[in-house]
Amino acid sequence: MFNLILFGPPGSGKGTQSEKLIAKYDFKHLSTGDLLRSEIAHETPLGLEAQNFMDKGQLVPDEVVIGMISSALDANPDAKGFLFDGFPRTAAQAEALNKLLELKDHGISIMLALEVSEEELVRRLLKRGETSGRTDDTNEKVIRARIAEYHRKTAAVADYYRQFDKVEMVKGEGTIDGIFNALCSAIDKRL
Ligand code: B4P
Repeated sequence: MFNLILFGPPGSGKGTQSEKLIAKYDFKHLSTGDLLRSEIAHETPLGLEAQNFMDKGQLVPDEVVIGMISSALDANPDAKGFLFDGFPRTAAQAEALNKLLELKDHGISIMLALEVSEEELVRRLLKRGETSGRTDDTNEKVIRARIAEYHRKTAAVADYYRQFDKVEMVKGEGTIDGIFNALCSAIDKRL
Protein backbone atom coordinates (compact mmCIF):
# COMPACT_ATOMS: atom_id res chain seq x y z
CA MET A 1 0.00 0.00 0.00
CA PHE A 2 1.35 3.44 -0.96
CA ASN A 3 0.02 6.24 1.25
CA LEU A 4 0.75 9.84 0.36
CA ILE A 5 0.20 13.10 2.23
CA LEU A 6 -0.13 16.23 0.11
CA PHE A 7 0.88 19.08 2.39
CA GLY A 8 1.08 22.85 2.18
CA PRO A 9 -0.57 26.10 3.23
CA PRO A 10 -4.13 27.02 2.18
CA GLY A 11 -4.22 27.74 -1.55
CA SER A 12 -0.93 25.98 -2.26
CA GLY A 13 -2.65 23.70 -4.79
CA LYS A 14 -3.38 20.58 -2.76
CA GLY A 15 -6.89 20.16 -4.15
CA THR A 16 -5.78 21.02 -7.70
CA GLN A 17 -2.89 18.55 -7.74
CA SER A 18 -4.83 15.82 -5.90
CA GLU A 19 -7.29 15.57 -8.77
CA LYS A 20 -4.46 14.95 -11.23
CA LEU A 21 -2.62 12.52 -8.94
CA ILE A 22 -5.65 10.32 -8.28
CA ALA A 23 -6.34 10.16 -12.02
CA LYS A 24 -2.79 8.94 -12.68
CA TYR A 25 -2.11 6.67 -9.68
CA ASP A 26 -5.58 5.44 -8.68
CA PHE A 27 -5.19 6.52 -5.04
CA LYS A 28 -8.31 6.86 -2.92
CA HIS A 29 -8.60 10.63 -2.35
CA LEU A 30 -9.37 11.72 1.22
CA SER A 31 -9.73 15.51 1.51
CA THR A 32 -10.84 16.69 4.94
CA GLY A 33 -11.81 20.05 3.39
CA ASP A 34 -14.12 18.30 0.88
CA LEU A 35 -15.55 16.00 3.56
CA LEU A 36 -16.30 19.01 5.79
CA ARG A 37 -17.87 20.99 2.93
CA SER A 38 -20.08 18.00 2.13
CA GLU A 39 -21.26 17.88 5.78
CA ILE A 40 -22.00 21.63 5.57
CA ALA A 41 -23.93 21.23 2.31
CA HIS A 42 -26.08 18.52 3.94
CA GLU A 43 -26.59 20.71 7.02
CA THR A 44 -25.59 17.88 9.39
CA PRO A 45 -24.83 18.71 13.08
CA LEU A 46 -21.13 18.07 12.32
CA GLY A 47 -21.30 20.44 9.33
CA LEU A 48 -22.98 23.19 11.32
CA GLU A 49 -20.29 22.94 14.00
CA ALA A 50 -17.48 22.91 11.41
CA GLN A 51 -18.82 25.93 9.54
CA ASN A 52 -18.33 28.17 12.60
CA PHE A 53 -14.61 27.40 12.60
CA MET A 54 -14.09 27.49 8.84
CA ASP A 55 -15.82 30.86 8.43
CA LYS A 56 -13.31 32.34 10.89
CA GLY A 57 -10.31 30.74 9.18
CA GLN A 58 -9.72 28.41 12.13
CA LEU A 59 -9.03 24.69 12.08
CA VAL A 60 -11.96 22.41 12.93
CA PRO A 61 -11.40 20.50 16.23
CA ASP A 62 -9.12 17.45 15.94
CA GLU A 63 -11.69 14.91 17.19
CA VAL A 64 -14.09 15.89 14.39
CA VAL A 65 -11.63 15.44 11.51
CA ILE A 66 -9.96 12.36 13.02
CA GLY A 67 -13.41 10.71 13.30
CA MET A 68 -14.13 11.52 9.66
CA ILE A 69 -10.82 10.05 8.46
CA SER A 70 -11.26 6.94 10.59
CA SER A 71 -14.69 6.28 9.04
CA ALA A 72 -13.34 6.92 5.54
CA LEU A 73 -10.49 4.42 6.06
CA ASP A 74 -12.95 1.80 7.30
CA ALA A 75 -15.21 2.45 4.34
CA ASN A 76 -12.39 1.68 1.85
CA PRO A 77 -10.84 -1.65 2.94
CA ASP A 78 -9.71 -2.52 -0.60
CA ALA A 79 -7.92 0.76 -1.45
CA LYS A 80 -4.45 0.31 -2.99
CA GLY A 81 -3.32 3.52 -1.32
CA PHE A 82 -4.67 6.77 0.08
CA LEU A 83 -3.93 10.36 -0.86
CA PHE A 84 -4.46 12.48 2.25
CA ASP A 85 -5.22 16.04 1.13
CA GLY A 86 -5.26 18.66 3.89
CA PHE A 87 -4.78 16.05 6.63
CA PRO A 88 -3.00 15.82 9.06
CA ARG A 89 -2.95 19.52 9.99
CA THR A 90 -1.92 19.23 13.66
CA ALA A 91 0.45 17.07 15.70
CA ALA A 92 -2.54 15.27 17.27
CA GLN A 93 -3.93 14.46 13.81
CA ALA A 94 -0.54 13.10 12.71
CA GLU A 95 -0.38 10.80 15.75
CA ALA A 96 -3.95 9.63 15.21
CA LEU A 97 -3.25 8.88 11.55
CA ASN A 98 -0.22 6.83 12.53
CA LYS A 99 -2.30 4.72 14.90
CA LEU A 100 -5.10 4.23 12.37
CA LEU A 101 -2.67 3.07 9.68
CA GLU A 102 -0.75 0.85 12.13
CA LEU A 103 -4.00 -1.00 12.80
CA LYS A 104 -3.89 -1.94 9.11
CA ASP A 105 -0.13 -2.71 9.21
CA HIS A 106 0.64 0.29 7.03
CA GLY A 107 2.22 3.72 7.29
CA ILE A 108 2.88 6.89 5.33
CA SER A 109 5.09 6.34 2.27
CA ILE A 110 5.79 10.00 1.44
CA MET A 111 4.77 13.57 2.31
CA LEU A 112 4.91 16.01 -0.60
CA ALA A 113 5.06 19.58 0.72
CA LEU A 114 4.12 22.41 -1.65
CA GLU A 115 5.95 25.71 -1.10
CA VAL A 116 4.21 28.94 -2.14
CA SER A 117 4.78 32.55 -1.02
CA GLU A 118 2.15 34.19 1.18
CA GLU A 119 1.26 36.90 -1.36
CA GLU A 120 0.66 34.28 -4.06
CA LEU A 121 -1.57 32.28 -1.67
CA VAL A 122 -3.70 35.34 -0.90
CA ARG A 123 -3.94 36.23 -4.60
CA ARG A 124 -5.07 32.70 -5.57
CA LEU A 125 -7.65 32.36 -2.81
CA LEU A 126 -9.20 35.78 -3.45
CA LYS A 127 -9.42 34.88 -7.13
CA ARG A 128 -11.08 31.54 -6.35
CA GLY A 129 -13.47 33.40 -4.00
CA GLU A 130 -14.83 35.36 -6.97
CA THR A 131 -16.41 32.19 -8.38
CA SER A 132 -16.28 29.32 -5.84
CA GLY A 133 -19.01 30.46 -3.47
CA ARG A 134 -16.67 29.46 -0.63
CA THR A 135 -17.24 31.90 2.23
CA ASP A 136 -13.70 31.34 3.55
CA ASP A 137 -12.21 32.59 0.24
CA THR A 138 -13.95 35.96 -0.09
CA ASN A 139 -12.52 37.90 2.86
CA GLU A 140 -8.81 38.71 2.92
CA LYS A 141 -8.81 38.85 6.74
CA VAL A 142 -10.11 35.28 6.91
CA ILE A 143 -7.57 34.13 4.31
CA ARG A 144 -4.71 35.65 6.32
CA ALA A 145 -6.13 34.03 9.48
CA ARG A 146 -6.00 30.64 7.72
CA ILE A 147 -2.37 31.22 6.76
CA ALA A 148 -1.53 32.29 10.34
CA GLU A 149 -3.28 29.14 11.65
CA TYR A 150 -1.13 27.11 9.23
CA HIS A 151 2.08 28.61 10.65
CA ARG A 152 0.86 28.22 14.25
CA LYS A 153 -0.45 24.65 14.14
CA THR A 154 0.28 22.92 10.84
CA ALA A 155 3.75 23.76 9.49
CA ALA A 156 5.45 21.74 12.27
CA VAL A 157 3.64 18.57 11.15
CA ALA A 158 6.25 18.31 8.37
CA ASP A 159 8.99 18.04 11.04
CA TYR A 160 7.28 14.97 12.43
CA TYR A 161 7.59 13.16 9.06
CA ARG A 162 11.02 14.65 8.35
CA GLN A 163 12.53 12.59 11.20
CA PHE A 164 11.52 9.46 9.24
CA ASP A 165 12.90 10.87 5.97
CA LYS A 166 9.45 10.98 4.40
CA VAL A 167 9.32 14.63 3.27
CA GLU A 168 9.96 15.97 -0.24
CA MET A 169 9.63 19.73 -0.75
CA VAL A 170 8.17 20.78 -4.12
CA LYS A 171 8.00 24.31 -5.50
CA GLY A 172 4.28 25.09 -5.75
CA GLU A 173 4.59 28.13 -8.04
CA GLY A 174 4.64 27.79 -11.83
CA THR A 175 2.32 25.96 -14.21
CA ILE A 176 -0.06 23.33 -12.83
CA ASP A 177 1.42 20.72 -15.20
CA GLY A 178 4.99 21.64 -14.26
CA ILE A 179 4.21 21.21 -10.55
CA PHE A 180 2.37 17.95 -11.29
CA ASN A 181 5.45 16.56 -13.09
CA ALA A 182 7.65 17.43 -10.10
CA LEU A 183 5.22 15.65 -7.75
CA CYS A 184 5.14 12.56 -10.00
CA SER A 185 8.95 12.34 -10.12
CA ALA A 186 9.09 12.41 -6.32
CA ILE A 187 6.44 9.67 -6.09
CA ASP A 188 8.00 7.48 -8.77
CA LYS A 189 11.33 7.49 -6.90
CA ARG A 190 9.64 5.89 -3.88
CA LEU A 191 7.08 3.63 -5.54
P1 B4P B 1 -9.01 22.82 2.42
O1 B4P B 1 -10.26 22.43 1.74
O2 B4P B 1 -8.02 21.77 2.75
O3 B4P B 1 -8.44 23.83 1.35
P2 B4P B 1 -7.33 24.89 1.18
O4 B4P B 1 -6.23 24.66 2.17
O5 B4P B 1 -8.05 26.17 1.23
O6 B4P B 1 -6.79 24.81 -0.32
P3 B4P B 1 -5.87 23.93 -1.29
O7 B4P B 1 -4.43 23.90 -0.94
O8 B4P B 1 -6.54 22.60 -1.52
O9 B4P B 1 -5.93 24.82 -2.59
P4 B4P B 1 -6.39 24.58 -4.07
O10 B4P B 1 -5.70 23.47 -4.76
O11 B4P B 1 -7.86 24.49 -4.07
O12 B4P B 1 -9.32 23.60 3.80
C1 B4P B 1 -10.40 24.49 4.00
C2 B4P B 1 -10.73 24.64 5.50
O13 B4P B 1 -11.27 23.39 6.02
C3 B4P B 1 -9.56 24.95 6.45
O14 B4P B 1 -9.28 26.34 6.53
C4 B4P B 1 -10.09 24.38 7.81
O15 B4P B 1 -10.96 25.28 8.46
C5 B4P B 1 -10.89 23.16 7.40
N1 B4P B 1 -10.07 21.91 7.46
C6 B4P B 1 -9.75 21.12 6.39
N2 B4P B 1 -8.99 20.08 6.80
C7 B4P B 1 -8.83 20.20 8.14
C8 B4P B 1 -8.13 19.45 9.14
N3 B4P B 1 -7.41 18.35 8.81
N4 B4P B 1 -8.16 19.86 10.42
C9 B4P B 1 -8.87 20.95 10.77
N5 B4P B 1 -9.55 21.72 9.91
C10 B4P B 1 -9.54 21.36 8.58
O16 B4P B 1 -5.89 25.91 -4.79
C11 B4P B 1 -6.37 27.18 -4.45
C12 B4P B 1 -6.55 28.01 -5.72
O17 B4P B 1 -5.30 28.19 -6.39
C13 B4P B 1 -7.50 27.38 -6.73
O18 B4P B 1 -8.38 28.37 -7.20
C14 B4P B 1 -6.59 26.90 -7.85
O19 B4P B 1 -7.21 26.98 -9.12
C15 B4P B 1 -5.42 27.86 -7.76
N6 B4P B 1 -4.15 27.23 -8.17
C16 B4P B 1 -3.74 25.98 -7.84
N7 B4P B 1 -2.51 25.75 -8.38
C17 B4P B 1 -2.14 26.90 -9.03
C18 B4P B 1 -0.99 27.30 -9.78
N8 B4P B 1 0.05 26.47 -9.97
N9 B4P B 1 -0.94 28.56 -10.27
C19 B4P B 1 -1.99 29.41 -10.10
N10 B4P B 1 -3.12 29.09 -9.41
C20 B4P B 1 -3.20 27.85 -8.89
